[in-house]
Amino acid sequence: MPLYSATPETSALVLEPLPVATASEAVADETRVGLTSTPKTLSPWLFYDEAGSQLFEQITALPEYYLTRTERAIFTAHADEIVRVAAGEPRQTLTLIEPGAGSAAKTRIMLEAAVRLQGSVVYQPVDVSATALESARKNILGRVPGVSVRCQVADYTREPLPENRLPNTRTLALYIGSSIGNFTPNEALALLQNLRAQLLPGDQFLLGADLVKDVTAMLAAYNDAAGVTAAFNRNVLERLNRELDADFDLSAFRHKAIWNARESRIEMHLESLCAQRVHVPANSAGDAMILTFARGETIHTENSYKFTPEAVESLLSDTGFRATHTWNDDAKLFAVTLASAV
Ligand code: AVJ
Repeated sequence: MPLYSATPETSALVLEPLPVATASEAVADETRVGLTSTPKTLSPWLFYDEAGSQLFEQITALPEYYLTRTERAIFTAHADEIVRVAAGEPRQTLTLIEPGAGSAAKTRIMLEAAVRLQGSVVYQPVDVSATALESARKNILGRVPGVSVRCQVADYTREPLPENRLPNTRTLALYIGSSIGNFTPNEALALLQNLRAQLLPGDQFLLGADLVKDVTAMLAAYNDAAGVTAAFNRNVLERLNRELDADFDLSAFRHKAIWNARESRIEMHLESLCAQRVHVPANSAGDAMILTFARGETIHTENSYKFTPEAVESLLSDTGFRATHTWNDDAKLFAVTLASAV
């Protein structure tokens, strides 16, 4: 018998939007710290304002950006098997938790498979962005019968995940979309350790990671012919102009993507095309700043780590998990790995 009735009315929705002041203060803080360090950096979370989130959606449909469609194809082909293996023998009822859920577009495939297996499923998306949770809820509720959604606004990199486990259920935590690729190896370890600390032995973890491959293919995914990734990268400067009243001249910076073989990552940068100064007026984070850029100097805006199958396995075993199954596409572009909390 299903533990939850699956009507939308039963879905508790906890939405506590961050106070506006806090959100813009975070942008001001990040800008101050990142642009006064050497080399200059900006954190990738800054990409995802309204415009940036739309650009990212466009990226996921680009011919060169193989990640999203490949992971989706793996889910479509294997979701039933994934949830069956995750539920174990004898079968336990799965609750799906997703830190950093975003819009939950691909999660839907897993939820549908969970409903096929067990009749209904509880889905707990966790995200810092109330707006993202709102779209996760909209994407799932009403469209996927049998799912009840319980949203939680939290910074999953720091705060614990919701703890309201039902008896005789097993958690399946999802961390998909190669989100793990944005973290340095040490940050990734800390992140998965934090996640593991909130699970019980036998709980399951599904990790989606982009694999190391032909450098040309990886570079093309971050430097598409239509220039959408360039627009996505430069949007971060537009955002600082919009939100902090900075005066970045967009035509004086170019998008640059490089493969850093030693670190096994694609890096995105914004390269200053000339010697120039940029002003950021006084704001909540402090006094006015005058930033100087040498010609050719870059702002490092993103790392996107690429994994070998061995690197995925050791990341998991170093954080209290044991990888039990891996699903790939035929070309081995992407890996979806199921691990058991030990
Ligand atoms: C959302 C972090 C998986 O690294 O591929 C896409 C973001 N950056 N194009 C990635 C991104 C440039 C994406 N992740």
